[in-house]
Amino acid sequence: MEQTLIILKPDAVRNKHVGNIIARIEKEGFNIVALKKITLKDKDAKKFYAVHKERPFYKDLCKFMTTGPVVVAVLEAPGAVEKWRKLIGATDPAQAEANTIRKLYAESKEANAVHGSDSEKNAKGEIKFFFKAAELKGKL
Ligand code: 3AN
Repeated sequence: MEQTLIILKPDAVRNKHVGNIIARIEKEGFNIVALKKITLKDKDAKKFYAVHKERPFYKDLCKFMTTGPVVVAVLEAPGAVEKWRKLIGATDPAQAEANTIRKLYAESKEANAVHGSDSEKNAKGEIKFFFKAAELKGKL
């Protein structure tokens, strides 16, 4: 079984899409291994998105991610990383396929409702970034 790290971003929480997105996650067959609502500090957002630090949108993205609480979760399924990426759709909701999470719930390229790890290796690092080992031990 593979795991991936997902974030329901401040726009999704603010717009009260959390329930619908979690319902979709379960309907699509993922197991929710761990889940919590937190508010990122500026330094957390900067560290999490450090891979994008040379990109023009880095500063605004980090600021946006601290504008309200987020929900972070670890999902498990066969091929979880790709399965989630496919389900959320393209970065820009205008380009996302019908019925993907971003098409349904995202506001813009920046406020695009959800994050998903882009590889198994990055998923492992991102899971560690948000969750202690003890938080990942709950029985499914
Ligand atoms: P994805 O989340 O689809 O993997 P990445 O990894 O290219 O997209 O970008 C990380 C995050 O940066 C995106 N989720 C989005 O919030 C933001 N982002 C990406 N491209 C832009 C852009 N052109 N303008 C504003 N924000 C962007």
